[in-house]
Amino acid sequence: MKRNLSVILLVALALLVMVFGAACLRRATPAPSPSPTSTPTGPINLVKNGDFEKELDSDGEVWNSWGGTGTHTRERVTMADFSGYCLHFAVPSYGTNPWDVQLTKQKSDYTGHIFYSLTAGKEYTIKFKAKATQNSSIQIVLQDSNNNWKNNQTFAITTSVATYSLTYTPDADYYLALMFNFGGSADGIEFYLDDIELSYQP
Ligand SMILES: [Ca+2]
Repeated sequence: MKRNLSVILLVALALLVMVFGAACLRRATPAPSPSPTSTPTGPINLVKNGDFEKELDSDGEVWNSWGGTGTHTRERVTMADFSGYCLHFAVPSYGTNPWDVQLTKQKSDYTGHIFYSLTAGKEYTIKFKAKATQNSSIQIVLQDSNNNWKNNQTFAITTSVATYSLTYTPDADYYLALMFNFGGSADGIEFYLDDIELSYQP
């Protein structure tokens, strides 16, 4: 009887060692290293649907325009030299001043412009692709809610697609709208735009 008890104790001890050993082994297995967090390395573009791959009215924002004379043509089309869809924009008569015809992002209910939060001292890049049916120009303006211009530049646009860009470093924190001014263009000119960016390096 005593011997049987010893055998049982020995077996129990052996089992305990096996279980404990297995647990230790499991614990010793190196934990999988955490998967790398997706830290964005490229520039962050603040302009939603600047590539026109969605409907003009999407993400709670709409590409809108006004000014000049006649009905505005604002439509997504596909065209060689552009990636996917681009914006076809035309106004029968463009007025005189650059700001007479403007295109910008507004809230979907048209209650106001989309203002981008820009940080003082940070460099922002505005970039877009464009061409026109005749040589013309597009003025880019960054303006606040009181229509104060903080930055502007006019680009000569040709009949060939090209990428245009400018950089801007705000001297203070601002909420700014990105305006495309077409006023003063010759009657009948049609514009094509794509890949609109207002971006910064995180
Ligand atoms: Ca596109």
